[in-house]
Amino acid sequence: MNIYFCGSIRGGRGLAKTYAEMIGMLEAYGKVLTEHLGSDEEIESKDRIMSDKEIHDRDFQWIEESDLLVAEVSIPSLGVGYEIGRAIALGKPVLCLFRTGSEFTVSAMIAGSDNVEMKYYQNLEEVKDLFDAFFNANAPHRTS
Ligand code: 6K6
Repeated sequence: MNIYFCGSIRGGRGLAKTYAEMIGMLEAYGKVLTEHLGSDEEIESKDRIMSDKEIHDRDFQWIEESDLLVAEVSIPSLGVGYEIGRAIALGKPVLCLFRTGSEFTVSAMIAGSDNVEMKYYQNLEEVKDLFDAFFNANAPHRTS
């Protein structure tokens, strides 16, 4: 089970700790291809050695290799929106999570999509239940 997790990078890193916690939780369901998203240090060091094209092409390939995509969408990010659109076009199940009380509002192009499971959460306890429901519906026979 390959999981592609999306979270804002250049859109803003205010929820980096939340991303790291979600990635840790997702590792119970499969392999998270984008585990670096929770680490500011890793992103800053890699951003310096990888070109934008290299990042784009590698992430695009990872989306193709993933079984499903989980996106934290509380911070608006062009990259995250683009990745969600690519996953939808490839027919992958997509779960989007938005933290209630966020200073932003989620785009209608995400919240209004029939191909996105849009969920709202207040804390990580709720996220655990949302992950269980999403993986039971989309990967009921997982082995890891
Ligand atoms: C490489 C390794 C660690 O950090 C890097 C360098 N930067 C990026 N690496 C991987 N994915 C990236 C990088 N920059 C953006 N992305 C992808 O776009 C991620 O998968 C995020 O979900 C999304 C963030 O987009 P922006 O527009 O907020 O940057």
